[in-house]
Amino acid sequence: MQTQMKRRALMATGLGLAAAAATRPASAAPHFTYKLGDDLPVTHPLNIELRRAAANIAARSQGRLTILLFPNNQLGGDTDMLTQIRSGAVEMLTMSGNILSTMLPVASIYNLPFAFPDYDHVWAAMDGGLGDYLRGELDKIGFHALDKHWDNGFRQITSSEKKISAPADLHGFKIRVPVSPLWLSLFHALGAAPTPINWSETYTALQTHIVDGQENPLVVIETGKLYEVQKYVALTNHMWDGYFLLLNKPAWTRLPPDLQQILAEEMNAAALRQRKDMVAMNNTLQATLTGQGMTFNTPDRAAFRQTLIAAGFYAEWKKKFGPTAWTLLEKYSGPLS
Ligand code: X2X
Repeated sequence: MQTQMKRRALMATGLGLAAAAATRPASAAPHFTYKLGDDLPVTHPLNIELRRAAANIAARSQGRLTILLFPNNQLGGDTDMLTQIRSGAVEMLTMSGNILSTMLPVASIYNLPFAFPDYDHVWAAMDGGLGDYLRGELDKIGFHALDKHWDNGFRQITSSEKKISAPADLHGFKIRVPVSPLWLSLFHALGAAPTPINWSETYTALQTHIVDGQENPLVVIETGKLYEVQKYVALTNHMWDGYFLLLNKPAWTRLPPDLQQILAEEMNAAALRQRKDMVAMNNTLQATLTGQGMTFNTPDRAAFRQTLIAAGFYAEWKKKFGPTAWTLLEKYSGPLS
C-alpha cells in the first residue's frame, strides 16, 4: 500500500508516464491522464497543494485519473498556455483573471484596484455571486472553472533604484505588468510607463533593466527570487489577485461523473488549504525578504486611489465591464466610484 501510494504520488508529478502505463490495473474502466500547467515556482503554496491534490486524486480514483503537473511555465508563458487549453493540447490550467481577460474581458473585474480591503471580502465575492457569475461566463466560452478560486495575493510594487512612496514617484517609472489591458490602463492612469511582459520573462527583464520595477504579491516576490534583482517594496496592496482552476470543457465533459466528483472535491479542498498556507506565509515574508536585502515602506494608499478617481479610471472600467458585473462587484466591495 505504502509503495503504491508513493508510486501514485510520483505519477502525479509528471515524472512517471511510463510507470503509469505499467501499473494500470487491467480493468475495462477508461483511464484519463490530464496535463495541468501553471506559471508559479514549484515552492509556491499553489504548487505544493496541487501536488497533494494530484496524489489524492490518483489514490481515490485508483489510478483512473492521473494529473500531470507542469509548474513554473514548463509549458510556456501564460499567453501560450491559454492557447493550449483552448485547443485541448493541455486539459487544465491555473490562470489569473489578468491574462484570461485577453479572452474574456470581464475575467479581470476582481482585479479592480482597491476593490477589496481584506481576504474576508475577497472570498465572500469569489465564493459567492461574483465568482459564480465569472464561472458562468467562462463556461460560455468553453472553460469549466472549478468552484474554489486559489490565492495569488495582494499585489505590491517593487523597484530596483528608487523607493515608491507616492503616486508622483511612479511618473515615467518603467514597470513590468502582466499582459492584460486592466494593468496597462492602471499604470498609465498613475503616470507610469508600463510594459506588458509574461511572468516567464519577468526575472530576466528586471535583471537586464528592460524595466525598473514590477508588481506582485510577496509570496511571488519570494518564491520567484525577485529579491535578487529588486531592492524596494512599496506595500501598496493595490489589488487582489487569484487563480481560476480551469479545464478545457470537452476534457471536463469526457470524465465520468465519479471522476468529475473526485477531481472537483480534491481540487476545491486543496484551494481552501492553499488559502490558509498563503496567510501563514504572508505573516513572515516581510521579515524574510528584509533578511534577503529588501527595504519596505507603506505608502498612503488613499493617494493612489484618489489619483485613479481623478484620472477617470473607475468611470472608464465601469463602462467596460458593464452594469451587471459592476453591480455584482460593488455588492461585495462597496461603492467604487
Ligand atoms: O504574471 C504575474 O505577475 C503573476 C505571476 O502574478 C500572475 O498574475 C500570473
